[in-house]
Amino acid sequence: MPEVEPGKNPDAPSEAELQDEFLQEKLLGEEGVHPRMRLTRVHIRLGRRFFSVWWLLGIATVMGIVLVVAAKLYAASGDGRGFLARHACVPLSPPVPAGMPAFVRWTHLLTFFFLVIIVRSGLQVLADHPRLYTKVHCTPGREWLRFRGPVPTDRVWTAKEDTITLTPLVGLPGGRHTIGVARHWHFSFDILFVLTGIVYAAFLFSTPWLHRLLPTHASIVPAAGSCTVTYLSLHFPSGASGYFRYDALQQLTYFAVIFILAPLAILTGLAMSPALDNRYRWYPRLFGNRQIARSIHFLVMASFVLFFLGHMALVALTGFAANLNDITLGTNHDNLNGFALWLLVIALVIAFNVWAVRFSWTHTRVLQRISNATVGRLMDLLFDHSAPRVEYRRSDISPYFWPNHARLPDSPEWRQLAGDDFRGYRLKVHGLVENPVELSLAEIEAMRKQAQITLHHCIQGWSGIAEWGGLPFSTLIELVRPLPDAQWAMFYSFAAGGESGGRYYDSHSMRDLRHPQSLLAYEMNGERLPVLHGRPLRLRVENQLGFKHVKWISEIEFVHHFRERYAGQGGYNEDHEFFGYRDEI
Ligand SMILES: Nc1nc2c(c(=O)[nH]1)N[C@H]1C(S)=C(S)[C@@H](COP(=O)(O)O)O[C@H]1N2
Ligand SMILES: [Mo]
Repeated sequence: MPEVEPGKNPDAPSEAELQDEFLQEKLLGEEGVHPRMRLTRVHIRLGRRFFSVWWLLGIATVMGIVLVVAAKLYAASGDGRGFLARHACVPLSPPVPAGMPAFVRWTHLLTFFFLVIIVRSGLQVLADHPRLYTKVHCTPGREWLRFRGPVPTDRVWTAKEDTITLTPLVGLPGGRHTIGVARHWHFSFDILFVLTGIVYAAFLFSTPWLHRLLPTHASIVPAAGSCTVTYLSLHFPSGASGYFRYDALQQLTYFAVIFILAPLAILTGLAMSPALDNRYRWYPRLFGNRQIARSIHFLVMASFVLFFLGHMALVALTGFAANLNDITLGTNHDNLNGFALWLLVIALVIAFNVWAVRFSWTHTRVLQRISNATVGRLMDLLFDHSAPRVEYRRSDISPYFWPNHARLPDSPEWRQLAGDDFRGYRLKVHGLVENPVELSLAEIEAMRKQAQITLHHCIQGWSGIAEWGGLPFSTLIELVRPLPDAQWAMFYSFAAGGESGGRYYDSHSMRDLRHPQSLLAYEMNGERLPVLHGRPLRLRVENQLGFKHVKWISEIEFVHHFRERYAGQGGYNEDHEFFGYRDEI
C-alpha cells in the first residue's frame, strides 16, 4: 500500500477522471434503485399505516374550503359583525415614516435569495436519507414521513441504496447522493443568512421599527383574530394605506417568521452535529433528540415555503404594484418601478441558481476548496477543541442500526482472512512513527479495552446508538510513538469505496484521535463486530460524522498531511464525492 514520498502520489486519480465519474454516477445515472423524489411517493404514517400525502393535501383543501365558508357565515352573522366592528383589521403600528427603510428592504432581498439556495440544497440533503423519525434510532417502518417505499426486508439494504434522485430544478445540485456538494451550498449560505440576520437585528433593535414587529399589547390577539376572519372570508384590505404599517395578523406572522422560525432553523440545524451532541447531552435534548430536531428542521423549511406562498399571494391581492414599490424602493406610489425591479431580482435569482447547478457539476473541486477554507474553518473554530464525552445507557441501544457502505470487502486477501476467522490478520501501523508494529487481533484484544455507548451520526441524516468495545486509540499512539511531524493518520480499508474500485480510506487529526472516545472497535453491542459493521476492526471517532469511521481497517499510516495520499482531499468520500474533510456537523 501507499509508501510514497510526500507530493508524489501514484495512486491519485486525475481530477478530470474524478469530475467525470461524479457526473456519470450521480447525475446521469438511470432511474433504478434510486427513484426520483415524487409527490406521489411521499407517505405519512398514522399509527401502523402509511397514507399518501395526496390524502393530506385533499384534507387540507377541504378544510380550507370549510374555513372560508365558516368565516363568511360568521362575518355575516350578528356576532361576527359586532366582533369585526370592535376589533377592526387595520394597521396597528404607530404611524411611522412612509416607506420601508433601506435596511429592511436590503435584508429582505438577501434573505429571500439565501433561503432559495438553503431550501434547495436542504432538500438535496433530505434526499440522501428520505425518511423522518421521532426516535433517535431510525428503525425502518417507524418513520413518520417517507419519500420512498418501505425498506426491503429480504436483503441487506444500506443507507446509500436508500438515497433518492432529485431533479436539479428542485435540488441543488440535483442528482443522487450529492450530499457533499449540497452541504457546501447549504452551510456557506447558512453563514450568509445568519450574518444578514445579525445586521437586520442590529438595525431593528436600534430603530423605532422594532415596535412594528414586537407584539406589546394583548389587544393584538383579538385584532389578529379579526384579520384572520377578514382574510378567510376573502376580503383583502387594499394596500392604499401602505403596507409598511402592519395589521395585527401581519405583525404576528412576520414576528413568528423572524423571531421563531429563523432561530429554530439555526438551532435545530446545529442539533444534528456529532461534535455538539456528543459533547453536550443537553443540547439535542432541547428538542427531544437528534431526529426530532431533524424533523423540526424540515417542518421549519416547509413553513418558510408556505409562508412565502401565502405572503406572495397577499402581496399580489392587496395592491401588487404599490406593495412592490414599498418593499423594493421604499416609496408608496402606484407606478410599475417596483414591479420592474422585482422581475429583475427574480431573473437574477433564477440565473444564479442555473449557474450554481452548472458550477456544481463542472467545478466541484473548486466549490469544495472554497467551502473547506470558509465553512470548514468556522466549524473548526466552533467545534475542534471539544472532546466528545456523552455516553448513553444500555437501554438506549438502537434496535436497528443502518448498515452503510457502497461495497463490502471482496478481495481474495480479505476472503482468505475471513475464512480463517481473521487468525491471520495483522493490523499494520506504520509511517511517521518510532515503533511501527503489526498486531494480530488477539494481541489487540489483549491490550487495554474500553467500551462506550454512543450516538452515531451519519452525514445522510440517520443516527443510531450502539455499544462499541475496542482499543482506545491513545493506547496505540503510546505504543507506536508518532514522530513530531506526524499530524494525520490515514486509515485504509479492505473494501473499495465505490464502483470505480479505489479503496476506501479516511484520515483523522492527531487531536481527534487522542480523544478518550476514539477507538479501534472489534465489538458491537457486547458481541464480536459483525462483518456488516466492519469486522475485524472499525473506527469510532465520536465528534465526527459516520463516513470518517472507516470499517474493515487493513492498515494505519501516520503521515505529515493527508494531501500526500490519493487525490489529497483526506478520504475516499472527500476525493470522489467532494465531502468536506472536517465534518463536525
Ligand atoms: N470501508 C468503509 N467504511 C465505511 C463506509 C464505507 O463505505 N466503507 N461507510 C461509512 C459510513 S458513510 C457510515 S455512516 C458508517 C456506517 O457504519 P455502519 O455500517 O456500521 O452503520 O461506516 C463508514 N465506514
Ligand atoms: Mo454515513
